[in-house]
Amino acid sequence: MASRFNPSKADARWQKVWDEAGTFRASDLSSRPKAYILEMFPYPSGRIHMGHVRNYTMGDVLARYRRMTGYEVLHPMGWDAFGMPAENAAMERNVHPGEWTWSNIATMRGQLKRLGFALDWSRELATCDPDYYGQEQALFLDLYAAGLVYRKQSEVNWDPVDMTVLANEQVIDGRGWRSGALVERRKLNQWFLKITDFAEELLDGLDALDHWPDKVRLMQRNWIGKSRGMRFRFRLAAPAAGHDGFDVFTTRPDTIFGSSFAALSPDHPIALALAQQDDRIAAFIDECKKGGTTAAELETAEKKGYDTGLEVVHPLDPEWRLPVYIANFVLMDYGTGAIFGVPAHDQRDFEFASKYGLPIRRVVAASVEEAARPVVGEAESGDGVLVNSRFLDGMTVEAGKAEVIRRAESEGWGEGTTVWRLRDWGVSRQRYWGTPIPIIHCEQCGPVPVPRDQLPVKLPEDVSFDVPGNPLERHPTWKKADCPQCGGGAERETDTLDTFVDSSWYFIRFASQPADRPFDRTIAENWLPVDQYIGGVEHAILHLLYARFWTRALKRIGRLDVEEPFRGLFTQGMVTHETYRSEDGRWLSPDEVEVRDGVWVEGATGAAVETGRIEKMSKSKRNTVDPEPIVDQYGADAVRWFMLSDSPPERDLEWSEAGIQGAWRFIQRLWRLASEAPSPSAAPAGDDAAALNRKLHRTIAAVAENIEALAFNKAVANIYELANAIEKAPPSPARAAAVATMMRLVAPMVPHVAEEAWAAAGNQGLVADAAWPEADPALLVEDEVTIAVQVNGKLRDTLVAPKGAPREALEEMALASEKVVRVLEGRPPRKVIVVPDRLVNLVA
Ligand code: ANZ
Ligand code: ZN
Repeated sequence: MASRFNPSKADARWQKVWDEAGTFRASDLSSRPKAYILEMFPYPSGRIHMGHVRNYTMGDVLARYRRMTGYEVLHPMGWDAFGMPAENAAMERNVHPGEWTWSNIATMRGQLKRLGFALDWSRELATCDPDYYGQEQALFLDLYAAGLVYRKQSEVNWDPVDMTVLANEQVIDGRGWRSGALVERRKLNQWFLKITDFAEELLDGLDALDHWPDKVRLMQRNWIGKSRGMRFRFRLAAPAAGHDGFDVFTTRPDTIFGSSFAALSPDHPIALALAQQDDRIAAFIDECKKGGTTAAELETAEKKGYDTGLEVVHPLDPEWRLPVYIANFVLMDYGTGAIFGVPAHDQRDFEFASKYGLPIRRVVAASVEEAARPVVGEAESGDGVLVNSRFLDGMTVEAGKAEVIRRAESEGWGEGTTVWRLRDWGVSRQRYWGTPIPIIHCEQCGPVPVPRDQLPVKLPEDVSFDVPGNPLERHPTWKKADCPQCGGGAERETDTLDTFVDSSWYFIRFASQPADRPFDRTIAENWLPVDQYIGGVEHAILHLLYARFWTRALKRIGRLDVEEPFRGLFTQGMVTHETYRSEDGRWLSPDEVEVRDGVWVEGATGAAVETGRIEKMSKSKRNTVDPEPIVDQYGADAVRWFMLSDSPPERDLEWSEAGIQGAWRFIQRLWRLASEAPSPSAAPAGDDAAALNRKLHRTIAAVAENIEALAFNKAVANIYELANAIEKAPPSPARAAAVATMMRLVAPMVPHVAEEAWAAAGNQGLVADAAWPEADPALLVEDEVTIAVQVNGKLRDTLVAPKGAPREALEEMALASEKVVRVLEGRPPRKVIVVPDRLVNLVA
């Protein structure tokens, strides 16, 4: 046997063997128990990064382990291939988005294959493939037929110079990313999915997802945002513009005596009616339309208002009048599009009141004694007791809410309501590189679904990106279509679907991908739900919520009897690296710096370098490490081992040269152990052999338990301990057996060296197909226990004693302890308390 494990030969050899044997192909027909292991599929941005490597290594360990424990495992891979970066590349480099995407896929597929992942490549899919998006169009039409899709006017970011709609991420500080022009808000007809119809079940369903991180469930809960609130009517002191009042919505009816103004959305019917009569109001409303549409942008934008001169009557005091403003931070599509402002306890209202000199009246305080303390600096949104609030004084916030709602309902001016933060899902994108929405617009018939036999509606290939805007819209012929209903001339929808739609059902298509329909129901139901889903926490809200919605929607329309798509969820930490900066502030990549005489310098110039914080690998900080050269140098197993070893998988992992070298050394150590010739003079099994055997069986159990709990770093630590124990043991059959078994234990993590060792030991077949070793339960029982020895209740020593040792023996051992002898100064104890297997307390 070779004295060194040579990954540059072995890796490719075993990868080929697995590939040709179809080792990791999942059989739909297998009678074994099924396990569906899935990592979030990558966006084909160009190259695999360390985050991918870490993510896919974790899933791979689990997938390989499940196979060894008798499961039929589905572990597929594909590409989330639509999206903006491809269009940006098209604009910048004059390549077609498809060409760019497919070539990235080819590169990244090759890179993934070199890591030896146990993937069923026969199920590979790319969302930009008409075979995929055509089936997505079919599903979209199913939802449309079921009334779960509709069209309505909604705001988009409009770049007035490039004359194009911008995605939220293309709006930077309120300006278009290319033109730099101030972005405006415009209304367009857009397509929506009725996710709000599912709000209650998406919320309730979270309770059953007990294999999800609590923090993710909480984030989803907050996003769905069910809250109890109240609606009530403000009466105008004098009717205006044909209105005698308006409804407001609040989640804080308890603060009603802290109100100092009312405000209408710039799109509110009263505001629009006033604009008809007053040019200044019309101009103010136009002004409000500037700026992007993201929540963050709306939240941080300067609060602006226009005093209409109207007044409303306080519902609990007919003498009390509040001024009515039109305010840019009040949204028309939330609640009623009108509010009452409580500056002391709402930050937006605080900023608004500070600007317009409105009263800031405290109505919630930590205690009644604090009632007179002014609210300064910022709003206080915390809990407390109600003050300065007449009949509510002294009540808790909750009691105050209930009381105001009770009064409003009994007096007939308002009512308690349930409100949801969740909005319907706007899926229209005015972009080329996405799934065309399969609708034809006819002047006579309105929007008409594309007939099924005309799917897929394919993207045209001959498009140009030399001018901004949507190439589908300006394509000379693509848009033209005959109306499927009346046969008249009509136009195709030119919006494409949000790429989150593509990732909302890919896990179903992985389970079953017939050519003529989205999936085979029976086969898909057999595999689903995904048993373990692994990915980044950045997808904790939208992607997971949309996938949950899509699955429930398919269930509701009778297409698939699965409620929740992902039974288990794991969100892994990031891969980080130190950052480096030159003296003049340039970020330097790890390749450009080195240590000379104990200090960091720029390799090329020798100039001093400042080492910065350890941060997530990112292009902007230039602290990325490309996995491919690392695989070239150290082999796939070392990279995989390092990815698993250093940190708990939910935490960040700091990439370091020392770490990968340590991993590489361990792979070599494993190989050395495996290469040792079995000892010629098989020594009789003695105490050492028995001890090693016990260690082995405990390791089998511990590694299994830790892999199942996704505690990969602990499994790695178990293996290190075993390797140490083996190295210490003298040559014996027990030692040889321990080495052989260890190769099966490491096979899920470092499969190439494990295969090599397995074959070298003369085993039949592949270690990937071998059964996970069984731990002998008799050897798992602890046979030694640690006994605490106390003198007068104070811990003085600990002893190791055989489990179940008699009381007298423990007492005797305790009295023999040097530390105890010292404390007792030779006197015998007055009393001895023994708790078997636990403790001896000597009372002096
Ligand atoms: C009075 C009040 C007092 C409020 C207070 C908050 C704090 P969430 O919790 O996000 O649902 N609001 C209502 N409709 C709005 C709209 N269309 N645009 C902007 N803001 C609106 O927010 C509910 C709160 O946001 C409501 O409760 C209302 O202000 C405001 F100490 O009413 B509140
Ligand atoms: Zn028609």
